[in-house]
Amino acid sequence: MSTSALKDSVLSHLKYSLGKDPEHATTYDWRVALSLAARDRIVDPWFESTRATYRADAKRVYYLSMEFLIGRLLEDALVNTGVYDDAKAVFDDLGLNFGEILHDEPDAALGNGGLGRLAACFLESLSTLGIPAMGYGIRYEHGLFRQRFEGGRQVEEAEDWLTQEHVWEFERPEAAFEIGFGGQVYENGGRAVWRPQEAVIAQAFDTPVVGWKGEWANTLRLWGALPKTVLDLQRFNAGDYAAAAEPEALARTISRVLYPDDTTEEGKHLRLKQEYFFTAASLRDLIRRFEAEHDDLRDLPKRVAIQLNDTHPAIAGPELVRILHDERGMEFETAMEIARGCLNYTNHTLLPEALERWSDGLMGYLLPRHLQLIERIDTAHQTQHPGIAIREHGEVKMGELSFIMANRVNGVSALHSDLMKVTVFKDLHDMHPDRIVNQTNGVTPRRWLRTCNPRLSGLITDAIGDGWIKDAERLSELEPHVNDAGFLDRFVQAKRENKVDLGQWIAESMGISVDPDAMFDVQIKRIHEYKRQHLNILETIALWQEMRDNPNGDWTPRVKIFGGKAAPGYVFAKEIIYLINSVASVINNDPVTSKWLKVVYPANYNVTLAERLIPAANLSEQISTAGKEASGTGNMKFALNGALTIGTLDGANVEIREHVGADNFFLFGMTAEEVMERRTVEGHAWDAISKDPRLARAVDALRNGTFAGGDHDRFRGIADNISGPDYFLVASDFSDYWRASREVDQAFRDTGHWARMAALNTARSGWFSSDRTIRSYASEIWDALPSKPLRNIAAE
Ligand code: 26V
Repeated sequence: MSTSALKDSVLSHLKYSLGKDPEHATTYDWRVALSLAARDRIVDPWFESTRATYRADAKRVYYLSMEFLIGRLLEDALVNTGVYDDAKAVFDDLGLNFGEILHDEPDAALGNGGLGRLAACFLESLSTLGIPAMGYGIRYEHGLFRQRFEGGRQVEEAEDWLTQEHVWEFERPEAAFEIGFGGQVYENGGRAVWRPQEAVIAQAFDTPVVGWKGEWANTLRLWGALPKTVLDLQRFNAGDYAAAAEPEALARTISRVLYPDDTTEEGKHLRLKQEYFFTAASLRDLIRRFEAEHDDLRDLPKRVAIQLNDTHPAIAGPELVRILHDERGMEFETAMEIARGCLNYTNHTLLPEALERWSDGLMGYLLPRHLQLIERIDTAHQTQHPGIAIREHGEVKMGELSFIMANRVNGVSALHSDLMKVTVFKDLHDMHPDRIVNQTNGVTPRRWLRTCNPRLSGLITDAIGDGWIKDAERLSELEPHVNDAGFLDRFVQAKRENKVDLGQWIAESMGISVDPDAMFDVQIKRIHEYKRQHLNILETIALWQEMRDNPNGDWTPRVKIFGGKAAPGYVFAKEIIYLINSVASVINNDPVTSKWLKVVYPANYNVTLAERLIPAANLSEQISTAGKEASGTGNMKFALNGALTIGTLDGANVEIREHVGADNFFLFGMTAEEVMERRTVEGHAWDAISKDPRLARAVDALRNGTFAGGDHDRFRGIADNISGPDYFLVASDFSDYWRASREVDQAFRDTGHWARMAALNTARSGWFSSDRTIRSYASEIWDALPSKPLRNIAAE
């Protein structure tokens, strides 16, 4: 496609789809016109992908996920379809600011963090690999809350991405299912019949997901909840207007808002409704598609692989059994076998508080037939494998239910999968030793290198060609170049320019000036005690204190950058945010240290901000308590973009270190085993503090009001925790973290050596592509083959 054809298409959409004259078009209008022009180019490969799948009668993969953290779509679509440069030329020609147009798009935050972003990377890889697949989720009206800081404290505001038209989606009024809740179960001729008390309509909205070079496109199908009857006319006519609109309001709450808590399961009625709503709609949809081409449901496992992204869609097990047994009259055992043949379950956390359990009471109230079937599934399993129950203390354990209903169960890093086998799923693993498999996470190199870091990706392509974009392991071809001074200079230059850009953004948006030659040290992720942002800020305090003690010292300049949201109800995490902001305002205004140390915490961390920060990072903070971070995926994005990691042996850090080499990774801290042992030492925190005067002084600063305008109580909670129970072992890991951080300082001063290490991180991180992960799921779990690439629209 030529630039002029693209221009015609944009202008035509501006005129005929938006009804705007170029003279009066706003940034929004131009952005929508460009998006529609880009979308047009995806539709043909999308249709062809579907046709090819039908023709080949190929096995389909269904990825059921409560969250898809897709972020902005325009830039990715332009890059993947090969028209980015043309689009830029069109807008340059029109005299419009292309960057501004791209940044006008709202960031679709239909997820909390790692789990949701992983789902988005997987969809892109499934399309790039040409595997027939569909993502199923919820079309939340409000994604993850927007974060503001008020006096340093987090304030949440509703997110409203859907107030603007979502240009990428196609509404599908014909793809709609009635989803029931509550009511009773009757017996009719020996068969159970569930008569729900209330029902809503699940209606599909489709977004095409295009892969690299536009060769293949899959669908993200999100369900919106609609009322069965829009208006209760009788009530309306009787003058009761509020009551008349009630059914609509009730139905719509189901897809109204994403739950923002990713650690504690609060047993919310509405959350269980959301889970059943999207799971049931998705199953009905895929069965309908199956039956359009096949007539024997016993063949379902040959044609369909369903991946449950955590336990949120775990009700899929009982629901599938209910459909096959109750509605289609299959034997219970056969129904079980078929369901198990289709279903697979991914576990994303071992934190006990995040493992879903639903009370029998709530389950029986909302899904009475499912509770009966869960009992039966439990009994059947216990008959074959005595000794383990999926129900306990009046609750259904959704992890255990998912495990016994799954063909394969996987963890998301080698360490995590190993830990699953000896902790939460020990008994089940002993009974089913072949069921747990590991699938180490990955990230898409299209978004997380090619698109977000054009300078570095341009340099890479100049050196080794662009094959790495589709085959990231070819980044290893960079290895010989790390000994070439010219290449390393350009590598350093690209990083520096990214830092200058970020510095400008920080200056403009926060009024803080940072030195682009300082080390940019970044920790971005949800705020959790186990991720230990408080360890990082404590080390910052200790460093600041030493700088003040020794103002003539030769310090390595650092900019400590934080980003992340806390769940609204997570009090401790919110105190950590308050502490970081309070420390920032003291340190950033200290004339003695300000040439060496800055603390920057931009509000509202999201996918777009990650795309800005990661390319500019020198150091990646991956400092969770060993054994707690299932994998991490940010850690992979940093390594790919040439940042060095300071990290513990946790999650995928272990594998990153193996790949990039121990010399190119700053390791510190206890291992998962040592962590368990250390916890049994009485007074471990106190012991650690008494042995490290630096730590003692930093903790003291939390208690003496240094960062609280003299208020001794403000951060007492954090101080007491670190010196008391300290479950996450901040105190015990502090000294080693300090040591590693000073090693980082030293290493950073040797700019040539640092550049080499950074370039080696890029060259050796290709394995962490989500293409590798998806290939592995396809062969080890789904038994699904990539279909042949159809056409390369980028070359046309
Ligand atoms: C749990 C809950 C429970 C209560 C309601 C809302 C909610 C939402 C999400 C979750 C799951 C949190 C688990 C999670 O995000 N795990 C992360 O998964 C990443 C992808 O595998 C992995 O890289 C991170 O290490 C892991 O923390």
